[in-house]
Amino acid sequence: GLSDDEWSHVLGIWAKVEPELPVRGQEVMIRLFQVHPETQERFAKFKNLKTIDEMKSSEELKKHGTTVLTALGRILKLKNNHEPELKPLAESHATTHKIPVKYLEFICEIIVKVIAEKHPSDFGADSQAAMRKALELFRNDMASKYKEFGF
Ligand code: 89R
Repeated sequence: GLSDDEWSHVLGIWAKVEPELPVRGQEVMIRLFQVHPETQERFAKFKNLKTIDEMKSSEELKKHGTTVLTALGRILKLKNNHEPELKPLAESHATTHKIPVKYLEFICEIIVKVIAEKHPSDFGADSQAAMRKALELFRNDMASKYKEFGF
């Protein structure tokens, strides 16, 4: 797990991101689809969005970005005790959506980049390292749950 100090870095930057979750969620999803188009194919409801303008005008995409970042925030706030929150998420992503762990890595990397661009002065090297560690813990625990669900 992470130290108290690392968690305070993670939750400190997350508190800055939280008031703007819908717009950050939208940016994360659009960036994800641009950099890793194969991830867009996994969304029946988004795979028909062709241009960045179409993506930007989709209220549905903004709503989903908000859902994703809200769920991630809840997990981060549970610190090293995120297991109960992870289980249903691992089940849906392994069993129903069939999302490879590699894709989780893609989105986590984009989340770090988007936060770094928007909050350069609040997201220094220590905070970034702590956030990467928290997201790695999340992915590792998702990966072991995936195995339990046979994915
Ligand atoms: C959260 C990553 C990812 C991450 C959610 C997260 C409830 C594809 C997180 C559910 C939540 C919450 C939901 C809704 C959800 O048709 O409505 O468990 N995701 C739904 O179903 C990723 C990645 C991909 C991906 C999908 C698809 C749906 C869905 C498809 C159904 C959409 C629908 C990796 C890029 C936050 C914990 C391709 C992560 F942390 F990794 F960022 N999802 N999801 N998701 Fe999620």
